[in-house]
Amino acid sequence: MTATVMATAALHAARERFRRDGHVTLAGIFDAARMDAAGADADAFASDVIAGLDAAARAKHVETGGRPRWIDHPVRHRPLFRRLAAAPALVAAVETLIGPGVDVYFSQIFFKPPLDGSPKPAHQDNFYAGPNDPDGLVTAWIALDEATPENGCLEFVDGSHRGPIHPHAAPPGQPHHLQIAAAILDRLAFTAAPVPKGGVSFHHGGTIHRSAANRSARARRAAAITYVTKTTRFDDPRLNYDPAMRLPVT
Ligand SMILES: O=C(O)CCC(=O)C(=O)O
Repeated sequence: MTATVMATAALHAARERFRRDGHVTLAGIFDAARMDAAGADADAFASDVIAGLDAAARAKHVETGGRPRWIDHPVRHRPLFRRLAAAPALVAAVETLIGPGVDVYFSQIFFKPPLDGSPKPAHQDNFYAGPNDPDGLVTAWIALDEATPENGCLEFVDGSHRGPIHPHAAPPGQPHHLQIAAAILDRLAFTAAPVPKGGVSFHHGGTIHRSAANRSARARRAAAITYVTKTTRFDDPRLNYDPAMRLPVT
């Protein structure tokens, strides 16, 4: 048994918190052995990707410790992550939060090496994706390692999914770092969301979130899998989106 399908009452309580705060964390979705295997596969995937980069791309993407900041599409490219995305415990939680019948829209692995992993600026996933249904998208952020404030866990603005989608702008040379202006963020309070290894932090597409640099001696690896309902389309995406990457899991 490597994943625990939670009791219905616990899932319903999680859905209430998700509706109120725009995010919720569930511990114990996966056991440590499965996370160790996923972490090893993430590292192997990173080595394969780095081997295929030219020098300029390597300088841009690789941090000290020899890991890229992130890699796209582990669910598409790695069978282990495909199985993780379809794990009954994870899919049951996702369907409780956004409704029955879901596809994986996008997936990424985020690496934060010890004392180095860089911050991810504040953003809203729905700005990036531009879904026709603002409630039709949830990101399941799986802690391959324990995530804490010291090693750069996610931080959320509680309830921000009920507010507007703010304008985002990218700093020069960093098109992937579309972010909300400091003048808006200065008015907002962020809550850190630590996640034990094998736990999952779920966030709504409208929830403002970010992560800090890793100031600890411990790595922080996470797999972020974004699920959408079957009727969710991307009418106004700000990032390139290849519909062929959409994968049904139910
Ligand atoms: O893991 C991180 O540092 C950023 C993750 C993120 O922004 C997301 O999953 O939407």
